[in-house]
Amino acid sequence: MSADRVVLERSTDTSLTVHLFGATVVSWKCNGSEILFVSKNSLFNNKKAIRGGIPVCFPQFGPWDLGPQHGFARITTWTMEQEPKTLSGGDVCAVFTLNDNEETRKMWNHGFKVTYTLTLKETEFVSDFVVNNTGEDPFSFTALLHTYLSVSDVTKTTVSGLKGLKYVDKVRDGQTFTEDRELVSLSENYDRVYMDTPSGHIVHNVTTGKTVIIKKTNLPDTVVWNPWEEKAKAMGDFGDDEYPKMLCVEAGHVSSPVTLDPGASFIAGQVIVAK
Ligand code: TA6
Repeated sequence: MSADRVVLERSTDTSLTVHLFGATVVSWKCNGSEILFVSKNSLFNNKKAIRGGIPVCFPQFGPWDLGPQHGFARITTWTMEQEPKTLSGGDVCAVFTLNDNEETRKMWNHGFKVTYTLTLKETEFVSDFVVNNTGEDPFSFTALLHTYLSVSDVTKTTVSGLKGLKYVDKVRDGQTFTEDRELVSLSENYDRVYMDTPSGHIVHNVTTGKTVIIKKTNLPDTVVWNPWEEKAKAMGDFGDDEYPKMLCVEAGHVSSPVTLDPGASFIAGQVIVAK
């Protein structure tokens, strides 16, 4: 464990690494296979969001009039409230929190506490995401876990559980379409917000031929994103040749805001299983 990274080590080949900057999960090694993608050009300068892993988007997904795109959570250093603890049965759990502070209140003048609990199991890891309104007034937000999966060849990766869903296509001027494919694959820039999704997706052909299952709780939307060649070149913290090696499948509550009264909580999460 270094000053800014926390390792949940379940065994020699199964571990989770969390960067305190953004409480960004930057590695999930599952029985020796790295499931998450992190760009070789990610800056790790504690200023720009880490390019990869699982950045936490809160209190805003997408462009934001009050502050940076995707909110301030992913570019703020979180507190490790509970260091990695081995539970009976060998699972390892750690807790990270983000409270309102002077910086956040300059952008978003609300009292809040986000509690992000990560539990590493043998072939899955559980993320519990809880937002408490600790202030005196109601507030509204959107939130998303911006998961970057490592893949061998994105054109051979498929995502299930999207057929029949409406999606907002940010590549086609934000128009809404309906998905007609059982298994969604891509070979161009995708930036889609699928709405009212089922609780689970199966992603085939993740790294080293693994299958990943994403099970969501209270996160009704799923964003599917790959920048493809042109947008990859325009990203300074992303290699021009990296887009074939990643696919974002992001669990969120983004197409409509969550509103919390003082004292109320929003409870959500995802379980990612690697088979
Ligand atoms: O989740 C997809 C998306 O909203 C894309 O529009 C793209 O902007 C991506 O997030 C990455 O955003 P970032 O601010 O990290 O460059």
